[in-house]
Amino acid sequence: MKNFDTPGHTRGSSPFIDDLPELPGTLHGVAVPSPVAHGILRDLDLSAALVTDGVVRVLTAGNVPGENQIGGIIPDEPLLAEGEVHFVGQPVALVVADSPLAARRAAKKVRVDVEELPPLFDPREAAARGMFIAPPRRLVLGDPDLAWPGCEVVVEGRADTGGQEHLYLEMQGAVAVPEARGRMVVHSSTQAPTAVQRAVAGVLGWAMNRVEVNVPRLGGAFGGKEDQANAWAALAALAAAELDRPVKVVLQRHEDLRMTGKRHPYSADFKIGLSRDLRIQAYEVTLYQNSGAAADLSTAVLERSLFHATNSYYIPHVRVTGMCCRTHLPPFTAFRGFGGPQAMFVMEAAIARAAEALGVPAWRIQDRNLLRDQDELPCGMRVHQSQARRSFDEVRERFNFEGVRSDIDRFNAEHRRQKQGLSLMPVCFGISFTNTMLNQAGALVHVYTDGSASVSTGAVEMGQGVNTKILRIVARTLGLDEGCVHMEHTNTTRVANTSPTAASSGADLNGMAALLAAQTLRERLQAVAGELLGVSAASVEMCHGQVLAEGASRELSWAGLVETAYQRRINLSAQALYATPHLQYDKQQEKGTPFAYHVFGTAMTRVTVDCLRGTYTVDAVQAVHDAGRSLDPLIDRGQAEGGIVQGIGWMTMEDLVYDAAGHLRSNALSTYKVPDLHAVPGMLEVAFLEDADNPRAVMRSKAIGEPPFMYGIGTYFALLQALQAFRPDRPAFFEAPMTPERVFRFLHDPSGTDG
Ligand code: LUZ
Ligand code: MOS
Repeated sequence: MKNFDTPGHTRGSSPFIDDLPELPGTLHGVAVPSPVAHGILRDLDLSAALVTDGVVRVLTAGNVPGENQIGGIIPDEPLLAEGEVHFVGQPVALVVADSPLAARRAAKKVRVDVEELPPLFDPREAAARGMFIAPPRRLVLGDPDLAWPGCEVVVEGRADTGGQEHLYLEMQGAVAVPEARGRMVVHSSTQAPTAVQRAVAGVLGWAMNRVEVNVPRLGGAFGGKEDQANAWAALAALAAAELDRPVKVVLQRHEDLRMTGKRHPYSADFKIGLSRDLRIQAYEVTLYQNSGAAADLSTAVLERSLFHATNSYYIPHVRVTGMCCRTHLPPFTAFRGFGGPQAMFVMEAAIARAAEALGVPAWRIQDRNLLRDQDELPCGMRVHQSQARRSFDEVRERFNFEGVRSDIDRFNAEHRRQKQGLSLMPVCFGISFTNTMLNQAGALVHVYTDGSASVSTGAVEMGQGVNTKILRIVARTLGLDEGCVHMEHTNTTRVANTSPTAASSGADLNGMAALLAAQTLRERLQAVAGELLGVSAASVEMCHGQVLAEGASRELSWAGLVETAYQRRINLSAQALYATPHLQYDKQQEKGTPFAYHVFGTAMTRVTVDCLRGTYTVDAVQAVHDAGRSLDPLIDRGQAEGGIVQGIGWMTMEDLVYDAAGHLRSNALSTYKVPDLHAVPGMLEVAFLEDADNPRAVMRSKAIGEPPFMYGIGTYFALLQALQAFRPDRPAFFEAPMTPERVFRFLHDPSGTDG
């Protein structure tokens, strides 16, 4: 089954926020950005902007009727700056005009008078000054201090990863439409319709029941619209309420790049100790998260980092400390993997450092320490049905690891200027929101009198195919052909109190809610059919729109059954809530069961470096991945391939550059490089584990969105190996992204890298 959105997307006919037909009288809002990273907001001179052609109004913090606050977890983020500014690009005012062009012209004429204060961009410096978003957190398993003396080797090091721009194809945006009786309908490009509803209601000072949020589909999100869609929707609604006209706020690429948050950069210190037989005995890591100027989702991101600090390995003695460090950069936010990749990179760096010290290949250490069933993780959870061993062994066998290794040894011996490298990257990723409360979803299924069905859930379709999966689940449950089921837009009046479509759990949670609602309808209809046919309800089945009783076809169609049920005044609508069972976490003890299950897999990566130029190619990424019983292998393959390429981008070429004043210099696609078709590995293969199972998610499937992203980390370590084949005299460095510039410095700079 193909993703049913594909025909519309490929023909360009799927409407996104900016394509919605404009209502008469629609106005356009453009935010005025703070020109400096930190300072006291002295004055806003709006006079020139106000007399610009087409300008209707300029709104500032003083115009906010409700709370000038959009912080979701911690209320530390004003919608419009008030008193102080905290990052370059922070919205200080909203210009509203009759065209986007007029609004942008006028926005440039707003004079923002700021008394500058010294800005801070480095998370370690912020930590040294105690600039934390929230108190530091620590997870402990065993006691590393008791374990160090017994280790054969103990090594330490530092590892850094950069941020990452989401680069969703569709920019952030929203249209707010005021309705009669004090209602507001907001069409938003958001992963979190309820978060938008709450933010809009809060800013307007209204009850949530007067705000309807509608989400047709998103042109990508990757976490960038989990929290950061709120501001633009709230700004549109603020202006729409003030002026009683529809108001559209849609960012341009340049604005989106500069003003919105990205993946958190992390800096980390690690210490790892191993015994002679290569077992990791102890691991200690301190994570400095660069949170940016406001909390946004940073505390949740840090929590996921803590939970993934040991990746796919069992380590008996662990101490993980994490800090959300406040700096003067745009608040960093959710991005595929959500803190997991940052922590897992450090773990792999520690293994690479240990391998170097012991003179063994890293994969031998990985191999020795893979998670087994019942192993305890630092968060206290025990691993269930680990596929770490299986995926690690299968990837080596299926893709001829030993053969490739000797090929590479030969290649490196024969080539002076080109060197190749090979890595294995096991991944273990926990599925569930770490915030237990969020692991719930609602669904509403209607069957109409002609027998067709419509499904609403809290899931947001952003290209990942969640609606195609849910459609399939409902069609199977009702015994209908897929063409008889329609997926509705996500809307807060149909399904309320939605969790964001995030944490890879969109299909797990909403699919299960839809399944429960469809089961309720099926049971009601089975009862009617049983009566009609004089058989027990339990013996009634429905398949391809036909009704079967005791295994045999009857003269009763699904549509006929529905018609009869309607005549008998049976409820043909069902609502359901799914809440993942058995989750709990105690933040005081830092122990619990935060995840429903884990996704496992291993990727093998082969690269070639041109050691004269510092350039490189990723020749092959081949993975064995655990998708459970995939709901849709084609969609899951797409997610895995996309995730891998995005992960490679993060690890190699995507380099966020800020100048000393906190301006983003890599603020266009000419200076911020993302993987294009040429950067995709020459060979990209994802094999799913056969006969994989998962009793803990809908139809025994597994979540797919985020885990494959982390296979990209393998590219860094394959590159490192190739570099050290050229410069065996130089120790490994752990500073991603591994841009060609960094490669070149490692190979040729007399003083080594800057890391
Ligand atoms: N969002 C969130 C997420 O609020 N909590 C999570 O645990 C999470 N994990 C991954 C991606 N988004
Ligand atoms: Mo996400 S990083 O699952 O919004």
